[in-house]
Amino acid sequence: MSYRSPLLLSSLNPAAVAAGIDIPDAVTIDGVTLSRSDLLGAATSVAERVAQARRVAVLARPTVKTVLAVVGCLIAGVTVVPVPPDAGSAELAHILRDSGAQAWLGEAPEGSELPVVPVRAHARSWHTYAEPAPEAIAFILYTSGTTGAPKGVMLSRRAIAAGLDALAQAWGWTSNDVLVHGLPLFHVHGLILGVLGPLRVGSPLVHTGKPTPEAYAAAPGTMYFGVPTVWSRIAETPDAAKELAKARILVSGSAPLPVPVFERLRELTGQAPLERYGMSETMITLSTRPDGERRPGWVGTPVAGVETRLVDESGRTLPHDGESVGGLQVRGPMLFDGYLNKPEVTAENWTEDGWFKTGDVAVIDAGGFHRIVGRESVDLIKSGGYRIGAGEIETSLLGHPAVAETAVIGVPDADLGQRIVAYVVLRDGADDAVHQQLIDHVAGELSVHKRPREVRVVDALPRNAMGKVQKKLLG
Ligand code: MCA
Ligand code: AMP
Repeated sequence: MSYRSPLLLSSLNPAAVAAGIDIPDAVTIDGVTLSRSDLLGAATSVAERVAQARRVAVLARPTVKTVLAVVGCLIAGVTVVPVPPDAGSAELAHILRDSGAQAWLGEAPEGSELPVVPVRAHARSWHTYAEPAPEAIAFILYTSGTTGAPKGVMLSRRAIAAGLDALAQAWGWTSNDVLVHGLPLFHVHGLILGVLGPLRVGSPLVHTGKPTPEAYAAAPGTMYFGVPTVWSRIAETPDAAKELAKARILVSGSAPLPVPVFERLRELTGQAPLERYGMSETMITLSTRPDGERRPGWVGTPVAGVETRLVDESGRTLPHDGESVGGLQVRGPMLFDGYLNKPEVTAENWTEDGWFKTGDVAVIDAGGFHRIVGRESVDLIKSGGYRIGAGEIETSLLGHPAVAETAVIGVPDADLGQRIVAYVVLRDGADDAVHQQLIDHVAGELSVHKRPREVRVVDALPRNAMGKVQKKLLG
């Protein structure tokens, strides 16, 4: 299989392209198609323009230009900092400052002062570059913690190769597959699995622009990726769901797939979704298998090279008996190299004997099947598959002149999994329009997908004797 190639993007093999062996539809995004030769030629020309840089920011809209920017950097060995295209002022400033990105590659957001290196989709170069070292950091991906601004997860080329190979093996993913998805290109799911996966395995990618049920139904493929919100919308659109019956696998991840959605998809498509679990820090560590059991509510067994264990609050390991609930710890070759500029936070998240503390709470049965029960902290919210920290939203809201105090929680939501709700105590004189103003304030400072869906004005927040907000009493 192609995944043993020494190239990170095995399918973009210059020798195959020079020999005229093309993949005509290597990448299609929102109706624009690049062949393998287009992709290699245009991305190498990006590499030539960016090769002197160390680290660049890419405004990761779902376009072929974003793919060319990312692939160009991977060819040249330049670290990519993918930036959410809807990033607001505070989030953008933080990502640029913390990452030390030297330029924008491709489009720059309005008002940014960094230099811009253009991406030209029609330029071609056939220069060949030596493969960068496996330990080189390919990406710094920003992801939320319980408090503070998002942290930069450093992912090496070696980790990405190991993570993708483990998935290819677990899922029987080969160049005969066609992957379809419409996920954002600034996270592990849409970008690493969803773009680099096809380029490593050599399977064409169809990115639908937006992940609507209609767009998925219209795109013929063998593998479909979605977050649970995407699957639940498909399950509510039977005509679209039925179009997916011919797929080889329907893969769900990034958040818990509700059991009724699992069942409804099975009913409509004739096949049970394949669930897998991972994190930005670890890539995908657990999965069910195409030829194995798929149990609603469970995320399967470790992929190649991964070990897991459950640990209780006193640090004791717990039995794999299907009942004992503990903190999930993982180790394996696809784990990240630490949080950028945060060695102490990195250290806090690892045990002395080398296991990464996921922050998720799980059970493992005697057969090695895992069920994710929840998260250790109520302050990490998963909404639409996005990881969002309550702390970053609270900080943003406290910066609004109308807000005296606030507490942000995730409440169960049939569409989004969790919905962000902000409880606020207002300063005197706030008017009725304040709900929408606060939502827009967070959307404009952080990002649209981090905005509270609801603002609840209260006279006071419930606090304990120490003055700490009792979030469990909200919601
Ligand atoms: C509404 N809009 C606003 C505002 N209100 N814009 C500005 N200010 C406001 N106040 C507009 C937006 O511009 C947008 O418009 C529209 O509302 C919809 O936005 P939204 O409601 O956020 O979208 P949605 O339809 O609810 O999105 C659902 C979704 C999305 C498509 C499922 O949540 C999504 O793409 N999730 C994927 C997350 C993901 O990939 N996570 C992976 C993390 P318009 O639409 O016109 O632009 S990686 C990971 O977790 C690990 C590794 C793993 O396991 O995979
Ligand atoms: P992120 O940093 O966006 O990569 O989010 C990672 C988190 O998403 C994990 O720590 C889990 O809480 C959650 N997650 C990912 N996949 C699943 C899944 N299949 N089931 C339940 N939770 C998941």
